[in-house]
Amino acid sequence: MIDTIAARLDEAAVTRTALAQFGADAGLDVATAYQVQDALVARRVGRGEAVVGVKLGLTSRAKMTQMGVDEVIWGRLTDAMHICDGGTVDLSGHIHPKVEPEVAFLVEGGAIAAVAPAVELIDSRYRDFRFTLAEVIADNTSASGFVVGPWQPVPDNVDNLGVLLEVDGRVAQVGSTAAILGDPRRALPEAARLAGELRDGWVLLAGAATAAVPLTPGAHVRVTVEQLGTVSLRASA
Ligand code: 0L1
Ligand code: MG
Repeated sequence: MIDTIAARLDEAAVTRTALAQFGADAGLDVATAYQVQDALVARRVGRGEAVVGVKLGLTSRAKMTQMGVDEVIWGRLTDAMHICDGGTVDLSGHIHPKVEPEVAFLVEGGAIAAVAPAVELIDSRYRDFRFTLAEVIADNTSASGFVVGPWQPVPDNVDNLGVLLEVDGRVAQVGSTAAILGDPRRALPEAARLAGELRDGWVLLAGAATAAVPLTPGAHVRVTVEQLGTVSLRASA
């Protein structure tokens, strides 16, 4: 059952075709869903991708309430998901992507070595972005892409920095890093607890500071985090 669900999620991603939810008959609970995620990521690694970090999801009270949970979830980032700062993301490689403003940490020696503004591209493999908690965990927590801005030392007040998400020069979302677990630095112990191992050089996406917005053809997305600077990407036409 684990391999079958992983194969279907993988095929949905590769063929850019949204899936129906698996439903209660699939018997997918949270523990089994993480096993599906393991198998799904193993398929990507088998095709030559390397795991380069981890992401946390459902890190804001708003998203937890929406899903009816009080636990964060986690997924893996691979090198194939990386988009250069200022780069263009090929929309034909995605189903119905959304972008959300995040904070990224660079991990060294089990500690935070640097911080950067970041954009996460989420793209559920389920139709209409509708899923249960277990289903989204199995789907590698909707991970699809990430952009990291310039790395820098972590300022003391990283727990309450203003965050702006602009699309084509217009303000799309405004928030604060406080929305990320109350303090994004909490992502490190959470990720270490959940993932078990954080390797040197890995990127840790701490979570979203605002709701996600759909990424439309040709859109230019810019995220600014107070004191941390700016990161951007463009969607293909
Ligand atoms: O990164 C996230 O917080 C997304 C987690 C999965 C839920 C979603 O796709 O919105
Ligand atoms: Mg996210």
